[in-house]
Amino acid sequence: NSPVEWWRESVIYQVYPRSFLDTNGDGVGDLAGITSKLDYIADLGVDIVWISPFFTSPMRDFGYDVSNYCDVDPLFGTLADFDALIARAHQLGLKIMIDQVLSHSSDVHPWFVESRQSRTNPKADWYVWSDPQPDGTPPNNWLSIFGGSAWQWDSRRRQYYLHNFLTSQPDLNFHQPQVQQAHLDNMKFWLDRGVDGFRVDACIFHFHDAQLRNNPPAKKQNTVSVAESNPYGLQAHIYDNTRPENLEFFKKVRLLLDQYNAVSIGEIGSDEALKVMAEYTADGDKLNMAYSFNLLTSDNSTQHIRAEVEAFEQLAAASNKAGWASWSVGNHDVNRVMTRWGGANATPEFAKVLLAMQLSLKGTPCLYQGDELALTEADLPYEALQDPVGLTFWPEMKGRDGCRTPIPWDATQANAGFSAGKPWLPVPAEHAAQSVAQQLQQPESALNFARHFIPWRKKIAQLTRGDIFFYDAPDSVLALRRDLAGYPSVLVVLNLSSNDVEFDLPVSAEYHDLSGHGLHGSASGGRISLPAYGAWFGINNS
Ligand code: TEU
Ligand code: CA
Repeated sequence: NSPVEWWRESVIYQVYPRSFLDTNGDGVGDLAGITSKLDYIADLGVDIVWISPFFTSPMRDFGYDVSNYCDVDPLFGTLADFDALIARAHQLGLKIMIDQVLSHSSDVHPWFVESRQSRTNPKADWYVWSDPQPDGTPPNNWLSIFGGSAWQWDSRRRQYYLHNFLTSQPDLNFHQPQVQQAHLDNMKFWLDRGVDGFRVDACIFHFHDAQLRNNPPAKKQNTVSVAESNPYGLQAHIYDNTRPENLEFFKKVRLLLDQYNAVSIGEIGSDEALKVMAEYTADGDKLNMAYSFNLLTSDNSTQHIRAEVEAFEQLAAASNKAGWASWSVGNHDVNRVMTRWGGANATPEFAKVLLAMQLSLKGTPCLYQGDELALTEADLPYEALQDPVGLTFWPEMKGRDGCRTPIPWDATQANAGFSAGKPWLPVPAEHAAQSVAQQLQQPESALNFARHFIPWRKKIAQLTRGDIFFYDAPDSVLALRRDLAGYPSVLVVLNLSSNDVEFDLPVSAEYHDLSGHGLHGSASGGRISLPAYGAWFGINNS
């Protein structure tokens, strides 16, 4: 009986550094800001802090375009600042997970600058280059997620290069073993500095079909394109991503990580995400965890949540027991869940039940900064937009700025305490009213609930480690049981709507109120009563 791996029992909290806390008044959050707020994060009771990219970058995609994998961008600080951050985090018992954007680099990365010089230089095949078709058009029909062809003409080399995202994010050629090795060396650099894990960006895009075959049309329009009007959704992406060679690369990553007791979580933006998640986390020798966009971009539907979790568990069981999901409902790429799922009238009570939901599913929850404050999606005018995706698809898709606005720390200070200068994105007036300082004063606030609930859940082994089983329940309700050998079963009933609900569950009177979580609801025998956004937790002590 091997001990449970620590990461399966952990809660991840994502920090988007630009918007966390600015300490030097330039309007952009920085590493020193994160360090100064690590106590705040530790007080939430989370275990792992995932920090979005802070590496040297021209910031065309706000850091997801790296020009030096082993240094800190001056905007965010220095390597010494990062060392201080790690040291403080470890003092507080927090693990630090950093982003690894391996699939592509920035076009100003020295690798790409060299690669584009000629067809014969030492890094000539470090990126994906191809001649045009005889009529001058791109080599095949692959498309960029961020719009247009995935191929960009380079007049210097007189060839096209591949980019799955922005034209300034050329795709690295993982078929070249030196590219893989360079990444592994850079990962080792950070592991030696003390990081505890990596979030692997857009990792299904590492490999492409070496023959550059055309993608076939999709059987039905898929949901992975950022906007409905983006023809990306009309193709089945079988040749431009998720190639089998990726599994071998992840095995190399795992061998390295295991030496440091460090872990990985992969971002799976695929139409067959659950299948890929199960495959990439199977056998305990590739990724540790993986997440999809399936709950990040969907509407509020308990049926959908249930279907996702059940389908993943089935797929993981079919491969083996090691497969492990991470469930998230918010991150820096999607509309804030309060608005997306709660609509205009959702109250902070909704944030509470959502947190309870995330922490009741089987898998490692990943929380996004500000969701603990019940922040809503910011409705920014076109003039305030920064995200290239919003600027491309406006107004159909307003981009990702609305979830990236600064954290409101204290409503009594300028810019709600985020920055003494002009913030890179405005602090919405309605967010200032939900500042950290203010919520700490309110016993019933969403923040105080999070600070209470996350540590509470951690003590209940069934909720961190148990198997999951769903009951049929009314539409807005999620009813599930967590079973762990040697422990009494725990029943969780969550109302994700603003209506009261009352219904019968086919469970007997042996379930008793499991108190201490801070949500409202009651049960008598199998009769469950939940107010708006209420929840009931029961335990079978018979
Ligand atoms: O996202 C990859 C990805 O799949 C997203 O493009 C996603 O489809 C979209 O944002 C949904 O709205 C990662 C990063 O999380 C994102 O911030 C980067 O822009 C992207 O990679 C390129 O590095
Ligand atoms: Ca700053």
